Amino acid sequence: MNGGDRIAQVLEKQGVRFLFTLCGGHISPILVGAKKTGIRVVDVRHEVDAVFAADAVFRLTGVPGVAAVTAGPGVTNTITAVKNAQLAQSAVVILGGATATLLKGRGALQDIDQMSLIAPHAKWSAAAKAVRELVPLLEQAFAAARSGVPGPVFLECPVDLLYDEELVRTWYAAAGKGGGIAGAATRLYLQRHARKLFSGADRVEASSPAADRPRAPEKADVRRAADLLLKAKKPVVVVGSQATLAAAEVPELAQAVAALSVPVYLAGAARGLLGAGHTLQLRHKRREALREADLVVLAGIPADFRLDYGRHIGRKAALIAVNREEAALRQNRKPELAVHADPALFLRSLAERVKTGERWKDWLESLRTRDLEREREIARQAEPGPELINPLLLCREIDRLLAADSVVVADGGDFVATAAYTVSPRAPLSWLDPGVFGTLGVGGGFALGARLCRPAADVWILYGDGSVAYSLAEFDTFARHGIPVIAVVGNDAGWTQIAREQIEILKDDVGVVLARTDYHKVAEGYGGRGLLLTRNEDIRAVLEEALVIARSGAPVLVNAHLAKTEFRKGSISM
Ligand SMILES: Cc1ncc(C[n+]2csc(CCOP(=O)(O)OP(=O)(O)O)c2C)c(N)n1
Ligand SMILES: [Mg+2]
Repeated sequence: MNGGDRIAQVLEKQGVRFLFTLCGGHISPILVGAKKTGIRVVDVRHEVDAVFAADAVFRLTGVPGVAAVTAGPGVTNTITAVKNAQLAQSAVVILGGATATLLKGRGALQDIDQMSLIAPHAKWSAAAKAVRELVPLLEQAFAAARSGVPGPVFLECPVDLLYDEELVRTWYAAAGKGGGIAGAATRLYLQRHARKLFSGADRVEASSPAADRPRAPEKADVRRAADLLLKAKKPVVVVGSQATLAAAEVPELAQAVAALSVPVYLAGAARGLLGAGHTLQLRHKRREALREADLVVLAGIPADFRLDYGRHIGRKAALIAVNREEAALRQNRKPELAVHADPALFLRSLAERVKTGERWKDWLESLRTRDLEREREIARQAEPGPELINPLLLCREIDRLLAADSVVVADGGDFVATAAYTVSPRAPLSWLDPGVFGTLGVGGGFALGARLCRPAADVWILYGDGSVAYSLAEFDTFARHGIPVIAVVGNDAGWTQIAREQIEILKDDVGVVLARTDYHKVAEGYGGRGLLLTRNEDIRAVLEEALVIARSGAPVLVNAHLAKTEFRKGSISM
């Protein structure tokens, strides 16, 4: 058994089903070892997408996603996705290749200080120095990634720990061929080094991980929260991504939120928690609702830019902040009650403790009326115009075609923000967006991970024409690996979210203009199918055709030429 096989054993014990990679000589034994144990090895076209895919796997399953990347540029190419996973609190395990232990710092190919590069962005990182360390270090890596506030972890695996001992010893023998006393001394040193590398390796076996329980709330905190809630006349709950970290227990969370009967906004990964169209769920005018509320519960979302640094919440309102991360509890605004615990467990305990019934019926009614007004306003703007595609109409048609288990991946600016208002995920854990890092380019990797986890579901990627080019090459991966996603590109020939403000304020469109590029033809070049959509009256037929293609097993890209719209005017996030 070589080091690659030992790593594969740990992956298997940890319940890993997919290994995302882009090959390199430094990591070959990991890929071969994984394949031997029945793990599906999926080779992508950019390392960043391997990590995005792994991130999606964690979000949808609760099992850390895994990527293996080669030394040097393989590792540096992952950084954006590693940082994205850190900020999204997503558990990703990255196995990084590295030069041989003996050659470190001696000018070997692709040998850089990977540890200091990755450490600021990872929750945990380590470099293995002997084969016997691979199993325990990798088990530590998984535990660190999953526990508490999840995050990305990195294990550096030098190449001489991965191949068979016999082969590595021949490398060392070849390196120590000099004559005389110096030659003999070198040989002795090398033999000793090799012995140290391999000694004790067989004594460690991979074991199954202990179930890790997230931190539960203190009883006193739940009691206090219940008191505050029962006193409130206008409560609002905001559920954020952190609440869905325990993917397997999301149905219990959904039940608890429904049982609480408090008007609720669902953000990030929590979108879709209550299905589409639940009476408690509000989708629009969150700022107004928070300003009017007398009690706000932030469950798994800090008072950051999304809530205007807490300023969206009325000054007199009581705030209950619940978060696995202690620092997030008091960010920008001091709460009445700070609960350092898993937000899902908190909401479940709270729902068990209080029976609220219909006490906030009128309040909910007033919020719903405003919500419906906004819906009607959007519907009015979704009228087909005389030319090109109305993005609102397109998004509403996509929404109409979503199945109960469809997954939506959001990767872009204005077009995707429009979709966020008009496309309703039908179930928990069926909406993937980058999270607070606001990273363009997550689409291909996220969709890859999502479709592998949900092989029977339609997986939609909603792209801007700017964002699509970051991961369009993954159409090659989709085609080779039989991953039939449906990508819809809102093609407005520009980086519109940026263009809007830049042109208005600075009166210059430098750097923000794109061409109406034939992205559908690019998808075809990579082995997928492509459809062009330019007329409003064709939206339904073209989307339905795309669905038929995807359901027959081929990835497909719809290049939708958008008309100009004022829908997003004035919205900017900084
Ligand atoms: C990696 C990365 N680079 C740049 C940005 C800045 N940015 C935010 S939105 C946006 C425009 C996106 O354009 P497109 O995908 O075409 O969507 P549109 O706004 O045109 O609908 C840009 C460049 C970013 N968020 N992430
Ligand atoms: Mg665009």
